[in-house]
Amino acid sequence: MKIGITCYPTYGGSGVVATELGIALASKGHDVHFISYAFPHRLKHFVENVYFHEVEMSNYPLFEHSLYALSLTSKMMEVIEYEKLDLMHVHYAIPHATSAYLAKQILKKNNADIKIITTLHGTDITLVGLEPSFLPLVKFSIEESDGVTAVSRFLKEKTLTNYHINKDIEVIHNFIDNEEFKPKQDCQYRKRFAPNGEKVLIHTSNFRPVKRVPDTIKILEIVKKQIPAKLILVGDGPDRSETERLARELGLHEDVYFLGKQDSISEILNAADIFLMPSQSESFGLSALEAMACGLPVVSSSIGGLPELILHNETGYIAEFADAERMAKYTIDLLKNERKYNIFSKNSRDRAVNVFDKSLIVPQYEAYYEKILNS
Ligand code: GMT
Repeated sequence: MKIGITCYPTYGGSGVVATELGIALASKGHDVHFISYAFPHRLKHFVENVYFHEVEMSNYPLFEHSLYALSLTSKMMEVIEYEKLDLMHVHYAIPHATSAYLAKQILKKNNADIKIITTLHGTDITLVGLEPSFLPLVKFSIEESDGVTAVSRFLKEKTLTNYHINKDIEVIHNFIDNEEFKPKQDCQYRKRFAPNGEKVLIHTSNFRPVKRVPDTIKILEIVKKQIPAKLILVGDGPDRSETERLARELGLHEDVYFLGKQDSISEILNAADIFLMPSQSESFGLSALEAMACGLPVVSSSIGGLPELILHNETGYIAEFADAERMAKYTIDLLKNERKYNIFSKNSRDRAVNVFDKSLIVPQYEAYYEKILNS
């Protein structure tokens, strides 16, 4: 198959899923053409059958604001036509599904036909897409896609109810490469983060308000009253300053490592004991899956698609959103009980391998492509 993939190329779950999917499809012999405004950061080296087409953005002075959606449409038209793509798979509805729709309509005049598949990832549906100015456009673009997938049952239901859409939406969960993300004994960084044998909590995200990163500091404060502990925070974004301020205010700045954006996430996860995900909105929770694959139990909020990933009292614990005290209590419970911790750790790894391994999920996308191409 000749597949076009459009995604946000920088940090963020939707870009990671799209890029890993493209790489996996290419390794199975498909031609994959990434169309994006920058080189996807997970595409670290040359991969056979993978091509990259950069969306050029015009900086003509008359345009005070970037015409990204239109530049993307033009690039999609060019690649669809010249590379003779069978389908365009766009990740994150705004504005990718709309650009793909436009490209398809315009190309119809040249008798070129293309199937459009849109994958819904999260805030395109639960937050940004609900803004009154966007809602009708998002609804239309989803309805006009030839196929639509959502990364959790939660997100599918939200799409159908919030947008009053009557359409088949296929649920295809996020996936993980369990060879890259796996437990490693004697992690070389462990001593660096916990020089005196402290327990280590970790959180990775883009520090947007929906992630509630300051809650991780509140959790650490409570945990530290009973157990010597450190907290690693990986990533950057709007809430970083506020989180650093809170850590200083609570006298925890020596116990929190702000690493900023990092690449070798698997290495860093292996330096920790428990992954924290106190999100206010989370359609699946890819970063929690990465942690589980490394054998880390996850303590999270009960929001969105998280219960489809984290099994309460088996692979971790789920608490009411914003209840940092309860999340801290669960964390302490796990850290104090070695036998229970080891069972949860094994359960987490097993779930990542048996349910969310890329060898199980990528074929679901391939089967869905076939279905849409034959429809
Ligand atoms: O929806 C977003 O906030 C953007 C997106 C991203 O690019 O980070 O994240 C979403 O997609 C991930 C991959 O499918 C999911 O694992 C995340 O749960 C989801 N984030 C939210 O729903 C907040």
